[in-house]
Amino acid sequence: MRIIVLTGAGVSAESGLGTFRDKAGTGIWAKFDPMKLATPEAFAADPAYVHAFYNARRRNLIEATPNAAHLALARLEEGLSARGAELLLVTQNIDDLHERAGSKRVLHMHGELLKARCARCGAVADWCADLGVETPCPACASEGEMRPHVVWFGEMPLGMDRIEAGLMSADLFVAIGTSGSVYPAAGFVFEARAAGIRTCEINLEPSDNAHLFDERRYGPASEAVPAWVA
Ligand code: BV8
Repeated sequence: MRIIVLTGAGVSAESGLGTFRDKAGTGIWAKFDPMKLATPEAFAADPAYVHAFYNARRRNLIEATPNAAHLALARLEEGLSARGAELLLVTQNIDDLHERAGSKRVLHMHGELLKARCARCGAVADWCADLGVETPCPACASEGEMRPHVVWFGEMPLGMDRIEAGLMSADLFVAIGTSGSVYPAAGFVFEARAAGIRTCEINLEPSDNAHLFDERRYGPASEAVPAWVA
């Protein structure tokens, strides 16, 4: 038995981390222009501004704690592996709350806020401090080349081969806390359906592609996910 779960910002909302788009229009991208913060061009144009945005989110994340949804998914992974079954947890989130809740196999397709990457040598380092335009690379010592290890718009998401393989061979695909508005993640449900895989959406409200899911459960993730895992 293999389950592939895709999580989005909604799974970390009750841990106090912002979501990006919501009906109330209070999401991060309602306050900040993603084209000025989450693209390589934006970083090249004003690295200090982009660093400040991610430094603030990094400081926020360090204060945050996993919620019942993260803990339930860690229990699910443990229960499945005890039965020789498998959970592939793919997250669009750049926080480490799944890991802190105990999940062992987490695939961060949009990168990780607590890692930094050198644009010159490609080295990726754990990073819980602020990044600045002069931050030296711990590997090649070049200055001003460190960037958040995050996938911006127009950049290739990470782990796509593993995700595509998982989508071909899973028994169930579950999307949790995602608006289904960013590709290629938003397209995974189409691929799961095409492969004849059962699909389930767990969200606060119907997502953009809710109609594509065989099963739909709504409510706050901290309630709906433990209820589904139980
Ligand atoms: C790429 C990291 C190609 C940075 C992010 C096809 C069609 C149209 C457009 C495209 C396409 N293909 C590519 C594109 C362009 C683009 C795209 O999809 N644009 C959108 C806006 C139309 N995609 C890309 O650029 C991607 N790259 O395709 O590269 C390529 C090919 C070859 C070579 C090179 C390149 C890269 C996309 C990744 C961008 N990075 N994040 C950062 O975090 O700062 S995206 C951003 O949105 C977020 O980070 C998040 O990861 C992502 C998805 O958002 P969600 O997680 O869904 O969050 P959202 O707020 O939207 O929704 C939250 C949901 O939770 C809501 O439904 C809400 O109701 C619910 N909720 C709220 N509270 C709760 C809750 N649910 C439960 N409980 C609660 N308490």
